[in-house]
Amino acid sequence: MAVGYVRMALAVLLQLSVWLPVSLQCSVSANQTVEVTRLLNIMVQSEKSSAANGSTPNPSILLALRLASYHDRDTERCMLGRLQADAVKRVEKGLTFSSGTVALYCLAMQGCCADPSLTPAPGLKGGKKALDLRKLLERKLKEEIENIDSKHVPLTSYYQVGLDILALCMMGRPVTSHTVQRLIEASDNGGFSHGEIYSVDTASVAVLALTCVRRSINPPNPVVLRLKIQNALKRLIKNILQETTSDGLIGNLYSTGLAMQALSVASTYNCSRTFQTVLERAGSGSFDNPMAASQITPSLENRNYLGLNKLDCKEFKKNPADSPLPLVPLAPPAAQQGVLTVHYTVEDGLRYTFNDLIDVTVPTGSSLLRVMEEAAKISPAKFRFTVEQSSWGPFVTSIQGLAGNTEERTYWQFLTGNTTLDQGVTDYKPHDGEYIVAKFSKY
Ligand code: B12
Repeated sequence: MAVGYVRMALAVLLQLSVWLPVSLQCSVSANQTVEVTRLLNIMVQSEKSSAANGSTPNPSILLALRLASYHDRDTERCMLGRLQADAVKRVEKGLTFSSGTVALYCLAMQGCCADPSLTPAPGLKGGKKALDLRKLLERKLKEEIENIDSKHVPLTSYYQVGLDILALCMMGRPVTSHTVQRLIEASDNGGFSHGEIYSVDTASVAVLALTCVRRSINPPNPVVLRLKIQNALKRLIKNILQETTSDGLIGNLYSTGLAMQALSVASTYNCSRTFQTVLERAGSGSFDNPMAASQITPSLENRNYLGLNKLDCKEFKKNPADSPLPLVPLAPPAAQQGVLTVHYTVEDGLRYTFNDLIDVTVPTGSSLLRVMEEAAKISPAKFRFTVEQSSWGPFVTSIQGLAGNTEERTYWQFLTGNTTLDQGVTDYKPHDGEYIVAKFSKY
């Protein structure tokens, strides 16, 4: 009899574990909390130094800090001010401000309970006192959709279109069914893939965006659209789950954070293996790039971007701060001894105009960037290159004078042997005897 009860209880528990949302199943144990806290410290430090040297603030970091359970409110408040000032500067001076960047700025501001449509703009032309970032985002998204309508690709990427829809929806703005339809079509017709690689990151942002839109459509309003979104979400979740690896990662290490957010809002999923692997890799420094930290920490704290406008505003404005962020000393990189040799090739993989190999010897622990710099020193004609700064670090824009181009969808892809690298050139540390290829490719 007792055995029967136990079996029944176990069966109920099993059923529940299939349907309980991810937040009830996953947690970071007490001794792993220090790892999450270390990542929060990395982000805070990077923002402090970016403020000190006048670089642009990173909205993804502010988003992550706002969603965390510990806070450095001075840094958060300072970041909000810097973001607002930077938005005004970009608009005033006509600087680059891609749709997805505007979306991230809007999301971060909302996380700080600041209305993006009333961004303080003391020096704005025409005597205006505020910049309406929400309107700007609506215009940017319209341009993305017009480009899809005419050229079948967005101006930037579907990742950014997803962010745009998410940010507008989170501000309570209606998103047209045409726009939603375009995102769904792209997800069904290979628009979320870069080359042969399915972008779990893009799919995950789309899930967050579509979930927000679906929640905002109240019956008896467009039932057809609701159903279309619901079905698209099912397909997206299936695609994301299909990318799960044996060690619990979803896509690769760096898409796993966003994927966990997507699965937590739209599905059920056993995440303990994923948590274990991510925390192990975090412990060995894989998320020390502040941008990588910003995309993983919300999931490690069972939070997601849809929870942004439920944050406590009184708490944000209060001084001094509650739940202050414990300081975790950040260890300097370990000193390395010795040298290693990397076989480095640069090739035009589209028109096959060149294919050049060089062996480069660098100190152990060097980044791929260092290898490229050495190669360029030895043979500038073949190995010279240019980079552009981005939120993830330097993005390689050209090698041997051949430059990637957004309109033609070309870029420099980096591989180890035949495998695409999952990090950029500053974060990736090649090992002795490794074959690294920089290949001019399409996405
Ligand atoms: C779209 C995209 C691309 C596009 C960018 C062009 C475009 N038209 O948008 C393409 C296909 C060219 C690309 C290339 C690469 N990417 Co990419 N990319 C993305 C994606 C899906 C969205 C980026 C975005 O739009 N963000 C929103 C906007 C508003 O923010 P942003 O900062 O302005 O975005 C710019 C930068 O992110 C930059 N960028 C894109 N990818 C990368 C990668 C690195 C290392 C750097 C420094 C910059 C950079 O391009 C964006 C548009 O201008 C992200 C996913 C993610 N989780 O962030 C991956 C992502 C950033 N990419 C990644 C990687 C690894 C690469 C490559 C190194 C792959 C490779 N082996 O060649 C290359 C970069 C090589 C180089 N030349 O330096 C990783 C980075 C992980 C890490 N720890 O560094 C991510 C997180 C995907 C993943 N899960 O693996 N990418």
